[in-house]
Amino acid sequence: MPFIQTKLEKHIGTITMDHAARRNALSEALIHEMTEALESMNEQRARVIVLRAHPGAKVWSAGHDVNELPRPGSDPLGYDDPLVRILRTLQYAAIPVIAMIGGSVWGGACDLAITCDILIGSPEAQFTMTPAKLGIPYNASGLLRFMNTLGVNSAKELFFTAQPITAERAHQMGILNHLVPSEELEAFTYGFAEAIARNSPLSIAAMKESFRLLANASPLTPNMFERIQALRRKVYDSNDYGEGIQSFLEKRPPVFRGE
Ligand code: LCV
Repeated sequence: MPFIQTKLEKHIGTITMDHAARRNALSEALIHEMTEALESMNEQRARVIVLRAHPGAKVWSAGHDVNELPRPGSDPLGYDDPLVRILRTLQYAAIPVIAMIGGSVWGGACDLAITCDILIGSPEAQFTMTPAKLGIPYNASGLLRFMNTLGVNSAKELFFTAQPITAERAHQMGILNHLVPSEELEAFTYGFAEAIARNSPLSIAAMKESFRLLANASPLTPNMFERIQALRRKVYDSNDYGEGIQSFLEKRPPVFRGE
């Protein structure tokens, strides 16, 4: 696997994102390998998984591979998008996943991180939620995840400002479970993983799935869902969405006209 490295020792699996040249951008290829790694560890009866970037990475993940975003007129985060698929795989996995974060996290990678069950970061961890910078209407399941994790107002701050959130602020907001010195990050994370691996996998699997069901128990009527989709379609049909993508590819600031 060129983009993912894996290791399994004493029921503790490690999935390492290892595509430095693209700052671990969540391309379809990298996500395919990550999905295979999750499935393999489940078959090998791992009890907990650590998801991390390659050692020394300043960027944990640069988020969705922007080159793979559809052009205006198609939903950029639809149900079958690779990023959306891996987020579901993580949520449905019976094994708890710990995100070990020692670098910057961008866009959809923030969603990947908070979809993990526990987040442990060093002071180098930083979270930037980018859809508004790219003219993208984030999807309902993602917005709900951020609301459940951070609370509505903090989630709005992340999405509306598209500004970096420091590790300390992320810890205050409830994004990070623990903020530890860089030199202790690995030992602390694996000590945490060992504590989970000693517990009943059946009990943990049942509680993880129960947490997922309860977290998504918000009553969303078909009419509410259709309204959200109509709001999103107006955005991903807009010139602003095309401008957001084009400006990224041309490495220049976007100029949004609100149309
Ligand atoms: C493709 C990339 C990427 C990338 N895709 O290195 O959440 S949503 O809705 O917004 C969702 C749609 C989403 O997740 O969108 C993506 C949001 N991500 C970002 O906006 C982060 C974009 N990347 C950056 O700002 C920088 O790359 C960071 C700050 C992450 C790292 O900067 P650094 O100077 O270390 P480069 O920018 O030079 O990137 C190295 C190579 O990785 C590519 C980038 O185009 C460059 O490729 P080339 O060497 O071919 O020029 N790359 C980085 N991020 N998300 N490709």
